[in-house]
Amino acid sequence: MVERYVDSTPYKWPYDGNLTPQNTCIIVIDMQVDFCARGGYVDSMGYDISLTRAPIIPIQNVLSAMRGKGYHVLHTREGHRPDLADCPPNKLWRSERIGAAIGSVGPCGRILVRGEPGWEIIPELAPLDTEIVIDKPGKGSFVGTSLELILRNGNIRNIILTGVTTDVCVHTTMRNANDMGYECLLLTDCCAATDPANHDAAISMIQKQGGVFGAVATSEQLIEALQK
Ligand code: C5J
Repeated sequence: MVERYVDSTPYKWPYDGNLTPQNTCIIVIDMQVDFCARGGYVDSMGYDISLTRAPIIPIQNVLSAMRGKGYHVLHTREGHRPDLADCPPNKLWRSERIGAAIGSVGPCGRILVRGEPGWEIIPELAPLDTEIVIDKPGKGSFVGTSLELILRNGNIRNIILTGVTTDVCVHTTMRNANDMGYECLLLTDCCAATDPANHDAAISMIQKQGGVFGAVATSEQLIEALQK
């Protein structure tokens, strides 16, 4: 095996240098209109969408590099059935409290409902026809989805995480994946939170205990490693 490492922290990733297009995927998490566009869920809650839009160009750069070398590319979308049967009552209640009720009609259609304009992935990061899109009802990408089966069937063991939000859906997915034995790398400039302090804290947490959930790097550090 030819060893390949990303110059990440707190260790060079992956831990054993086994980084190939066959065993590695990127997951682009929830880069949807509801999280990144005017009139969507995040905007309706009063958060600044310039924060959640900031990773668009870095993710485009990484996708271009990874697609060109044949790496696996997956996307996720957070959303619920139109009848909201898969939306826990406490999640619904909390969204009502903050003025962005899941299932209510907003400028981008029904908030966080599958099939609505707000649930679509933003055009800047539209998946290719050949790429897998995982629909998830929760924050993590494994619960209520076939992601684990897809990764196991594809012999994928390294996961590169991007998308929004760093402290919620990206972190939950990374923590779950790490516990399942996947080797995870989060790209700092390819993620964002609704609060920059939470983004920074989420990145800091990963680096504790020698890399408790994996490692972190920038998009440039990853792209450089792919070119070696
Ligand atoms: C949130 C997500 N923050 N995609 N969802 O509710 O992180």
